[in-house]
Amino acid sequence: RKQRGLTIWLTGLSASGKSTVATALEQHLLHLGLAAYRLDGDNVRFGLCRDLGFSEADRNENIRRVAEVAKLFADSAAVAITSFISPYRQDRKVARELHASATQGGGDDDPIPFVEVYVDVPIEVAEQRDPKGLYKKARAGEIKEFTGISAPYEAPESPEITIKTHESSVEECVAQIVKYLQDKNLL
Ligand code: GGZ
Repeated sequence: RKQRGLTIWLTGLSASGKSTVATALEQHLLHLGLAAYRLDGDNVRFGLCRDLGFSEADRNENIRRVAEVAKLFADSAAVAITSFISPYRQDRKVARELHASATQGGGDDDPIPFVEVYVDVPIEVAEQRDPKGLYKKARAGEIKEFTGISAPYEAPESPEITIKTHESSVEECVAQIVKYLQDKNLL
């Protein structure tokens, strides 16, 4: 049968560990021989979404475009791994619904699996990490509309998976995601 892809959608605060986990997960899947591709700010916000900033409207559009691209990768049988803050519940719902109504090609019209992973760390932890000094700048008012400080983060209410990078190692977080995918027959 046609190899099916899926989208693994990570959401969480800046410095929650999304990119670290996404990178390790991508490596793990590649070692299993699967086509995995990671979408994140570093390869999207400088190209496809270079016209967008961090206003609510721009984030809505950023996430809409990312969801469309993830769907295309997943439709090509790849595992698309997205790591964006994606702070708005409604935007994540739109991304999910886009996959639910997608066709995989090859004559069947099964939805493309969409797995939401909440990278759940307290803001205190993220702010303590502050690897790029962005929280410090946000506190000083040098960055406006910074998620968790001066812009909202709407935590998922029923994500498929919740990982806590302050309580588990990166390897444990990856193992948790992989186990979920295997249990659901998605790998
Ligand atoms: C949040 C910001 C902001 C503001 C710049 N708010 O930790 P980082 O640096 O590397 O990841 C953050 C990234 C967020 O981009 P996303 O595309 O994931 O955001 S969204 O899903 O909301 O569209 C952070 C940096 O960009 N950054 N300004 N104001 N994060």
